[in-house]
Amino acid sequence: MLAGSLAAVLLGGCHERPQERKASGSSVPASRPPAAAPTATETKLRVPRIAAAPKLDGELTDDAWHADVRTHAFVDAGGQEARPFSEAHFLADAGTLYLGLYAADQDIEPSDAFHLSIRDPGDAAVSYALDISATGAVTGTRAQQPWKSGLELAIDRDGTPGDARDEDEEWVVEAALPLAAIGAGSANAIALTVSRCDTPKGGARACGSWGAGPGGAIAGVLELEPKK
Ligand SMILES: [Ca+2]
Ligand SMILES: [Ca+2]
Repeated sequence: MLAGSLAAVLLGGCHERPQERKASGSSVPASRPPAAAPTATETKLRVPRIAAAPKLDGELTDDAWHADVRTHAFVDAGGQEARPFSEAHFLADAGTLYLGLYAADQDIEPSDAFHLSIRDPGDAAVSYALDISATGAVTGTRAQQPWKSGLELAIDRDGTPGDARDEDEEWVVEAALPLAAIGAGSANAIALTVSRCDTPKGGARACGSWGAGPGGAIAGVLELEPKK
């Protein structure tokens, strides 16, 4: 690990790193101080349609990701920025929703996961749940029944899952979800919540989310740009 990266982890906590890594792939200037980073208060996001799919390698550096829309920092139940830092990025093409899920994490455990709740755009009575773990395990349900989502993904990790002796840093999921799998093949909006819980070393388990309504209701909306 580079000395600079280590210093960022030690001195700035888990929060500085995302700004550094996103600098090449976003409109957020690298010089923006982490303290000024907005939080996930906007629960409606307009998702760009891209022409060329990103390569799924866990690195959100593809040209396609330059067009992404992001949640900004997940928030806790009180609406404050959740620690450790989490953020989700979205893109779409004609048939796929692309997800970039960033997790700052000083102690990566195999059970660490992002959780997505998605409402079927064509049938509000049907919802999907997806768990994507730090080791790439994916479990899905549709209407509480086991479901194969067709999700493809790659994960990039800086750290060693399941070994608390060292200091981990982060893990990133780059995933492609077929829109048809969630009934959204011709939809122009998707209701969705994404969340993540984590237990820092020596700390208490804490959760953050984007698009979570009262009582766990799905309150986030992804508005998909018209197909090109
Ligand atoms: Ca990539
Ligand atoms: Ca963890």
